[in-house]
Amino acid sequence: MPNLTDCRDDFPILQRVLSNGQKLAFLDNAASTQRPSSVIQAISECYESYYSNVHRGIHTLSEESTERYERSRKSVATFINAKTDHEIIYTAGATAAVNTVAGSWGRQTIKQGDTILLTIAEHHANIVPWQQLSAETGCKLQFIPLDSDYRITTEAVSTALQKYQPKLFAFTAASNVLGTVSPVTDWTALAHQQGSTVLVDAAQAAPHQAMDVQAWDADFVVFSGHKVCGPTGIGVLYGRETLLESMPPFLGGGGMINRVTTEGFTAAELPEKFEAGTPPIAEAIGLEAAVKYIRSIGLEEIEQHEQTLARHAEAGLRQIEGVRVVSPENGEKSGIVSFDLSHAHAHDVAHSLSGRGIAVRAGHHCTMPLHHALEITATTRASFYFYNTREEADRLVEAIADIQEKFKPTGRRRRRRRAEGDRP
Ligand code: 7TS
Repeated sequence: MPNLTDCRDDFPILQRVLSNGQKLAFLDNAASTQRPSSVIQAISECYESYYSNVHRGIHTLSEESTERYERSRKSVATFINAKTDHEIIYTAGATAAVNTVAGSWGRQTIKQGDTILLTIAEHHANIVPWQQLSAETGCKLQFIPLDSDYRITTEAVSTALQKYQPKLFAFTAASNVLGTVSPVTDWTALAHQQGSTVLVDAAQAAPHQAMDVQAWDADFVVFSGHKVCGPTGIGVLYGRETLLESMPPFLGGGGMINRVTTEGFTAAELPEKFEAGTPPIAEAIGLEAAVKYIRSIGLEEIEQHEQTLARHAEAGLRQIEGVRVVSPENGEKSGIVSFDLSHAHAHDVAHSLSGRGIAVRAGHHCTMPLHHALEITATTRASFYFYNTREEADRLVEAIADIQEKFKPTGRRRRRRRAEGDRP
């Protein structure tokens, strides 16, 4: 295992001692990661020395900002191995990117009676925009269920594709709850054989695994900057060039036009066609610094390190009586471990962990249909990144063992619960 401990010094926030005197163990990386100094500096440098609006002014600052904004796009294209930087559209985040596909490609292509195929493990960002499109067009949504081992199997994908013949198959490359990783290339190939267009939600994949959109052969791929050590307010929509060319603009306004008259407009070329209004300029510059930083650490090292930590924590959690880990026991997985305690609600668990300096997330993690299928209202989720340590994983397991013990019903509490009809 590579020694990634030194990189902690690059993250000012990780040095923080909390107001209760506890050392911070940040295990909420699936919600958002932290930023290294190089990203913070790139953003400050932009505002301090060359910030201006892009693509518009004929003056030095605007030229410099434009040059850096477009350089960022090139770096991101290289990061995910896109064929050309015109295939990289900057949006406000993964959510905005899915909405762009639904609002542009979806409205143009999807008709009443068509089917959009999803998995039950999707984040709301990859469900609700399709439900909105369904309300508008009359198309149907179908969900591929989990098997008894918390997996979406390739067999289930293949069966659903044949059964529903969907216009679109949209799925997550890595679950934000189950810690499962999808075989993207295989599923994309199966969908294409069936004539379906493919959207890959890579929000939980981009931070953790080397991405190659050409090898995946996906039509659309989305992810967010803030989950790859970059700024909030920026995300990426990758689209196959021919497909993006054929799609109408989604948002209208400045920057996305070629010509406007009182009668109408003509759209700009890619990628501006999909970037109406002032884009996230400093955010794009911060994102470039983030992908540069991540590549300097190495995505293989990142993947290996966080998997080692997560499997270590998972093994410890599985030893504790009454802890249910909502994840397959074996197979390829990510740095996410979600679990449920028999004696304590997830919010109480997260609150108790916070008192010990450990930051996790509790709730449905924007996957209500998944939690409904699991028959749990809420889970506690620890999500590791490359800057986490084995000591932090151990702290988590020890704390959970302690919390499970502390919340154990006492004789009096048990009697009261029985009297109340054993309500949780
Ligand atoms: N897709 C997946 C798989 C996600 O995990 C998230 C955010 C999104 C899409 C949306 O990303 P956004 O940047 O546009 O919000 N996931 C989470 C989470 O698990 N906890 O907080 C945010």
